[in-house]
Amino acid sequence: MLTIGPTTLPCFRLPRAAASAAATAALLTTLAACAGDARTSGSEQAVATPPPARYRFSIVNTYPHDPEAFTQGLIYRDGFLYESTGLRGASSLRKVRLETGEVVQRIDLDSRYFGEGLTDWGDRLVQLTWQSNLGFVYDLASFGQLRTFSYPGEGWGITHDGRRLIMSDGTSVLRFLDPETFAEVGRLAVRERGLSVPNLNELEMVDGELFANVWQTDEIVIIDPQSGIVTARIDFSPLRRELGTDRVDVFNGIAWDREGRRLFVTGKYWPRLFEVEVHRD
Ligand SMILES: [Ca+2]
Repeated sequence: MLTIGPTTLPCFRLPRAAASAAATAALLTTLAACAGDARTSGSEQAVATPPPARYRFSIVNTYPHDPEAFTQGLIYRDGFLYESTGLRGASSLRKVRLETGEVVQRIDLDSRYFGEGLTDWGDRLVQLTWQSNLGFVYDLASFGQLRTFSYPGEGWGITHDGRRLIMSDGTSVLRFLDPETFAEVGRLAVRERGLSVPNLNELEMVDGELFANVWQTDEIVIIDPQSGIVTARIDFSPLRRELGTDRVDVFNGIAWDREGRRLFVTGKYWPRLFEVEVHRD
């Protein structure tokens, strides 16, 4: 008896001779299973996608940034930046005046916690921690803590698409969370030319595209949030020439001013924050 099925047939290898009806049915079952893999798992896909575009950028404005801030999460909201900083004993939540870099509101996390990604949801702020499996929810105006929530694994970056929170954990797989219950509602495997893209870090949803810092690089990848495919890369290493110091850590921090259509980037311990324009030609 011919036995061809999802458990015995790798997704990338089709039977040479699927002559019988049984074999055809088995093939269809296999293809359906493979399609499911593509949506939900981090498994490598043999079908390579086109290489990502290479976009350039230019600096529109340069602003001061606290060189003591180990930037983990960054957003722009109603005229201010909100920033989450990391390291145990130095983790904080901050409201920052863009033009001066002045911290106008701040709370420090207990020294047990290493602050990570930050996003807003309505009149709340949501902050991850690195290895404590714990997220904090704050009132946007007062920074009063409203609740906590837990998640398995590490917390790195977080943003939202208007429906769901989108979270990174250092791997190539992003998680979607319900913004009210924080239950996981889906996953997205991020791939570039058929290969997984690990170390996805700070996130920002920009006009329907998902921007992600790749940890320990000066690059941002632009991800199609439906397919998980990296459609473009931007190399921000030229920004290092503008910093005036080598006492900096990695490039990290992306914020989008939706109303003003301004994109801001910075890094950990970077003394500058940049408004940049991306050129897609
Ligand atoms: Ca961000």
